Amino acid sequence: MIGSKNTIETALHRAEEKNLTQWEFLAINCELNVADGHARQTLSASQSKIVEQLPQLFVEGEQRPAEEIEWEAHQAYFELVGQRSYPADPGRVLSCYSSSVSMEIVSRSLATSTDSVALLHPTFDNIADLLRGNGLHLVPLEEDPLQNKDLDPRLLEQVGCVFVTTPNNPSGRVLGRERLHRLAAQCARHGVVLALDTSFRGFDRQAQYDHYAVLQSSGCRWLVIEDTGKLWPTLDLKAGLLVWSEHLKLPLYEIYSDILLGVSPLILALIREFARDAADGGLVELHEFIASNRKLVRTELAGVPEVSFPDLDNRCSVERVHLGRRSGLGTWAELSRRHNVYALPCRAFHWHNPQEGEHMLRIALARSIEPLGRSVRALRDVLANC
Ligand code: EGV
Repeated sequence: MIGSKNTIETALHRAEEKNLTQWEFLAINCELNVADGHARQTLSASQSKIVEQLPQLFVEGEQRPAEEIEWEAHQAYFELVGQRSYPADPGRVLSCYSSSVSMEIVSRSLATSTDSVALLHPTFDNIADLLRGNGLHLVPLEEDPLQNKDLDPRLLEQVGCVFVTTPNNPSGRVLGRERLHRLAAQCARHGVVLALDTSFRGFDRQAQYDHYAVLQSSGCRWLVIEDTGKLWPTLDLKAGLLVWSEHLKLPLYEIYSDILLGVSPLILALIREFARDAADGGLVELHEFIASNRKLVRTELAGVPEVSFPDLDNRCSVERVHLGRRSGLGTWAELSRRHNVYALPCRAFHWHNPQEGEHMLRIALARSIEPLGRSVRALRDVLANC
């Protein structure tokens, strides 16, 4: 009944429900921040050398044509993550300040030609929010069916776009080559745009097969959002790369021009240098670092009653912890109040059904070992007492 005490309380609760980024704001100035998925570990020795060269990179940015530096940055990044067939012709990779800026451009563009989008569920909530913010209706695509079978043709009749995050945030689930191939073929048959967000692909070799070769041979209309922002501790100096197919027939370029002229050549030169360093052994080192931090989290929490790890194959820089009957919000509150440790409650990842995320927290792994260890031991302490 409208107006009953219960409904009002639920409405108030909903109105106050934070999105994931608002939870991350609460952590941002804290020493023990294991909330956001940005890279905050200390620089490696060779990365520090690049940072020491910042004045030279600035001069390079002043002196050389911006498009040359941009092209080199794209080349270095796509090569690093196995995307040999990316379209290198002018204008086909749009550099943005962040992948969320790319996402806003995509959302606004889609809204000119469709009113609904099928979106992976769960996934980072700002994807859903940006699509909805542009008036698009969302149909949830659950992870298991997406991995295991073709999409329902009736779904493909209803939507103008299928949007998939791969590897997914927070689960790390990857859309394999064969599944991508079949999905792209289905999208081609139904005239549906296939959109991928590959922001976390740098962490997982299984997400580094040549996606552009698969997409281009499928004949579907596609776009991909890449992100340099999750891999390296560059203080959020990063770019989102918005890549699009021929015959896409969406006003991406026009809407891009509404929002920006381009990303700073200093940032693009920095990305180029970090990508080359990663290709030269840094990426292998990073994978080992994340794997060892994941092991630390699982080991420290092993044996705590009812605690489990739902994403056993995840290689990305985030790890979900299932808390059994405990609530994510309650655990978050105890952890922050008693230990000043800030994790990320998972309700909002489930943009269609927040209840499903009720009993999980996400821990960021791209952190130095010492603060990560302290954070997880504090979590163990909280869990042992509730
Ligand atoms: C993660 C936050 C927004 C996002 C964090 C993220 N950015 N809201 N524009 O970068 O997993 O913590 O992706």
